[in-house]
Amino acid sequence: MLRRSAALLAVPLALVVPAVSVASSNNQIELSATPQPVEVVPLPCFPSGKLSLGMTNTGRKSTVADMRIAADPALTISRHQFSSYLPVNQLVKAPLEITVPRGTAPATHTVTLSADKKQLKVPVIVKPVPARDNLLLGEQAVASSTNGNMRLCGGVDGNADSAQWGASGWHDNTKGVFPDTYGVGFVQPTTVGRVVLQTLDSAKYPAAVMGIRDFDVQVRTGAQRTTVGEVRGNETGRVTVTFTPVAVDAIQLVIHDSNDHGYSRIVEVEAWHN
Ligand SMILES: [Ca+2]
Repeated sequence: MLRRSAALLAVPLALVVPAVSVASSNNQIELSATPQPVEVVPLPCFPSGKLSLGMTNTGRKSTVADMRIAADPALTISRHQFSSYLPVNQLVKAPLEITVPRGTAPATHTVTLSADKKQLKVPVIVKPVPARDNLLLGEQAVASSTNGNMRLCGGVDGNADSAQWGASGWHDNTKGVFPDTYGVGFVQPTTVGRVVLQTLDSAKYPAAVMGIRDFDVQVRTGAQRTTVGEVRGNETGRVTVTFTPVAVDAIQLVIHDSNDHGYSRIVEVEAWHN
């Protein structure tokens, strides 16, 4: 009977001790961000402005922490808070995307991370828009639909490597239903005379099995849509379509079928003056 009472008394004591440790461990959170500085290009689909935020609990007890994220007015950030349970000595990460509108002047700005009494200022360099021969690179992609596992911008992010399809490709979200469309709207009339499609074509997923089979190249000038090229029965990864150069407001692929009759898979689509 006496032994049982002693055991019951020990329980509240055991609870009190860790509570004190948790409170003090909140000052033991280390903030991190990579890369530093992070670079942003003022184009809607250019691959830039990706930051990996991190919190590490260097205390002795697990805890919960809230990181607040603030940015200079020139920057748009994808989240303003990152909250997480933090086991001891484990880096917990979350992605942050930083974008700037087209026309933003080159400058260095700041994203400020804070948690408890810690603060980390991350420099963000707004770069000038790079010289581009590929007229679609980084421009705003427009699609009939986008599968939830893919990124709308994946087809115009400058990466045409089928091996990196998962991270840098696009496909629609209407399996077995065609047509699908994918293209770019230009901010000013742009002369285009050649379009290159890189459809999925890897060792595991060859174009003849998974790639786009039938598609049209369609341009828009004002409200007028014109088909300037047609491809049928394609089984190769990289397809070039040339036509008389024309000034257009927008360009898109109208995809009528893929070799598996499932999705329209684009690794990259490029366009050139001629
Ligand atoms: Ca790509």
